[in-house]
Amino acid sequence: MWTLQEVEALFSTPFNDLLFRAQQVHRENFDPNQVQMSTLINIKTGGCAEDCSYCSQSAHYDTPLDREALIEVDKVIAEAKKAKDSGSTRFCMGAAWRKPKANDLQVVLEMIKGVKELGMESCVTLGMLEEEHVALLKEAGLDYYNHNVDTSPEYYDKVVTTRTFSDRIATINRVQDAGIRVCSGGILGMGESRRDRGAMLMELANLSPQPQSVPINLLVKIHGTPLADSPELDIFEFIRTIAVARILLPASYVRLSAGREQMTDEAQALCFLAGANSMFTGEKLLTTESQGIDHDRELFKRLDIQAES
Ligand code: SAM
Ligand code: DTB
Ligand code: SF4
Repeated sequence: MWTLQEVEALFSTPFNDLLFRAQQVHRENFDPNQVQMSTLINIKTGGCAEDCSYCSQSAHYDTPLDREALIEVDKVIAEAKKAKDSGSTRFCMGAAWRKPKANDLQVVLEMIKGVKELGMESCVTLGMLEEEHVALLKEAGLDYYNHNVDTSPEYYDKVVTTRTFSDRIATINRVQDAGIRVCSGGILGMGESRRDRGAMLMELANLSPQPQSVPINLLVKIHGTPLADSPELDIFEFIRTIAVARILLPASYVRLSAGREQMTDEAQALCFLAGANSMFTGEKLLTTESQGIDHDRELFKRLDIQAES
């Protein structure tokens, strides 16, 4: 079990020492020149009942986004095929729900089965789950469930008020108990302190088992949301957080997630050096633009990075 004091000491390590240590841990557990690629699709857009202050899809804020109903299974499978052809090994389907309704979940189960038939790993993120939901997802062959803790327990109610940090952990525990792998991480740059960043990583590291996949997002500022004008996070603090995540979660895939669009190639290269070994490819994340596959390929070529197959 990690203590907050230990985690804070890691954050205070001189930058070069921290990156060196993270790279050592990385090499003990992974091929340092391989990065896994996942592709996202938003299967249901906007109108969400939750009030997450960062999100373009919350019904509580007036954001530049049109609502869309649950999309068709065939469309999802066609996009998954495209992603596979571009080198992606996992297809992640996101829905702007507080929790899934029974009839909607049936459609999502078909999507999961279709993605599996393509030989890709499947991941969904559908909000809070009850036991009956996780049982159905497991039966359909779901590989990963994404449910981010997003920030520290202490900062959580500054960002979301319609649910609690413990609600998040309860869903994660249900997913783990059903034998589905967990993808859980958070967002940086929401005005949180370094202590919050450390406490968030400590919570993830002290889960048993540790989440197999840990997305670290840099806030994408969405016009109309309460966090639209958040102060810029120093990119070196972001990279430091990736390094601490690598040390605390040695065998987990640490994913460089939202925010790459705003990062330089050099910053992304330092994230890989700090231990990030997964990312989202494709033209879009859920509702915002991504860097695009051509740029990603060029970056991999310049850094001699191979896409994990
Ligand atoms: N409704 C589900 C939920 O909240 O778990 C699934 C979809 S939600 C959009 C998935 C994750 O995307 C959030 O937990 C958050 O970490 C991330 N996210 C959403 N908006 C973001 C933004 N503007 N910048 C960075 N990450 C964001
Ligand atoms: C995660 O941690 N980040 C992804 C995925 N899991 C679902 C979503 C990022 C969303 C960024 C803002 C948007 O495109 O709406
Ligand atoms: Fe809804 Fe998820 Fe966005 Fe929160 S992050 S408003 S739960 S879609």
